[in-house]
Amino acid sequence: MYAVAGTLGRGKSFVDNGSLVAPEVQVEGAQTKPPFYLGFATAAPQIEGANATDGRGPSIWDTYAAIPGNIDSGDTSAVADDFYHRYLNDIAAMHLLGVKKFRMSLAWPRILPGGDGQVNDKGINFYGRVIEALLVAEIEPHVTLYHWDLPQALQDRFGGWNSDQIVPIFAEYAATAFKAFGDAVVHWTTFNEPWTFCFLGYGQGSGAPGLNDKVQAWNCVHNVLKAHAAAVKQFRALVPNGKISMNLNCDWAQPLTASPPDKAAAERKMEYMLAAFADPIFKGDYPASVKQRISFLPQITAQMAADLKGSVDYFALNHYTSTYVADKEGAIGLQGPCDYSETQVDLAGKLIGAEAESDWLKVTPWGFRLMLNWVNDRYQPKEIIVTENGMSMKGEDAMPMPQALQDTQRVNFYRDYIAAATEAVTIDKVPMTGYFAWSLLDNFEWGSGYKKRFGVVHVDFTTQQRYYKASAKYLVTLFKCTLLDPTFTYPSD
Ligand code: PNW
Repeated sequence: MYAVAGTLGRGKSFVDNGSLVAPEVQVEGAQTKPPFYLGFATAAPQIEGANATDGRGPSIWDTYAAIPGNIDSGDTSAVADDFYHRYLNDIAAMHLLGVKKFRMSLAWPRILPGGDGQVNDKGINFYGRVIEALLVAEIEPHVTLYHWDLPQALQDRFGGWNSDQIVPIFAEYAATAFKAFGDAVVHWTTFNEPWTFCFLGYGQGSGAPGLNDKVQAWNCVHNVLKAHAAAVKQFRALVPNGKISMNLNCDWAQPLTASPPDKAAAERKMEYMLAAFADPIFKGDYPASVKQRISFLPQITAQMAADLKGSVDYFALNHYTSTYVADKEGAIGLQGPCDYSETQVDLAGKLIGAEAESDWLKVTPWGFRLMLNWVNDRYQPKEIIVTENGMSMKGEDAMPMPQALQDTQRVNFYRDYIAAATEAVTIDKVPMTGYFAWSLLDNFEWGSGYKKRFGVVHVDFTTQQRYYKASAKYLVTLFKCTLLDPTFTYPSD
């Protein structure tokens, strides 16, 4: 048994409330310090708010969120966690927790409000202040250039990621960021989850820009790869000592049965979701399974393959869940004719893992170990950093505060996923070096608005007060972070 209570005080604001008691987080196993470091991940459009402040231009997510029906409860990211004004408190909170790594993204429309052309000094200045505060707090920033907030002007001008006109424009934005912050930031990524924004945003319409066109979705894939290569060319010249990658997300695909067709179908699903991006980068071409089925897939030229070669210094993996996959001739999936089908239940009708609040997320820690091994076997990367892993706890938003803060389901999620990754490292020798929990704060969860909470810190969106959940304490205790003050409270203004 492992009790967090007593080691970490819950903080004055909880005690004063009277109805709240210190958390007793009881978990089995995973007691030793994991063989990789801990960080917390966030993204600009999900935490910053201040969408019209200091010259920020509109993004495609602002436009998408303004259309009734697109976001649950009609939520928007206009305020979010107000990180734009509260970043010092949130950085101080991480400092108190002893956290040493923080993943953040830069908002392109804050830096170049129209997408290209005139740089907004106030945007540069904001990220300069955030990065400086992190360094003063002894927290290493890991910076993502693009977490889905395309300047609306570029969508309007030429269709955003559907057009290769985006390539030099993205490289120009990237160079602006590298010049401004390349001396302070070592770890960078160009794109967060291109699978998600290409296929859900351009291919299905459940994210910005809300299009339903699979040709555009694959054009997006192709243009993202080109833009990545162009940005990395700038990076090598401007940040010679930096490390860069692309955050790729993948669910583990478990064959529904042991039959060879189901096994092959599960492999195809991994190729569609992950290898469609990672194969061009590591092997210079799209997977054969994708090329055979997507008739309109643009070709990777020899020049493009050469540009992509060596364009990532570490493998950045976002992973949350697993699904069962079965062979199905002629099935039409999100990405086109995939000839596989996915289900969350096995043949007996049993769920692959416990439910979270997000319907796509089932708790399947064993899939994480298999996922890490799949990446390692196929690409043999020098280093893997898991740049997102976390969960929305079932029913959390409707819970009374004490219960929501005692987020046992999330604590157990982290315990079990971290244990699975630890096995991948120690037993399977997967070179995973870092682990970022998604997320520091409850935040704007895209189409789900604010009701699906992924934070280890609870945010009261009416008052902007923050409260540590048991999971925050569990993680920093497990990783033996150096707490500056064991009786810490959340820093306030
Ligand atoms: C990732 N799905 O998104 C993103 O990188 C984060 O911004 C996000 O908040 C986090 O995971 C939690 O959702 C995903 O539907 C969004 O499969 C949707 C899916 C997967 C990942």
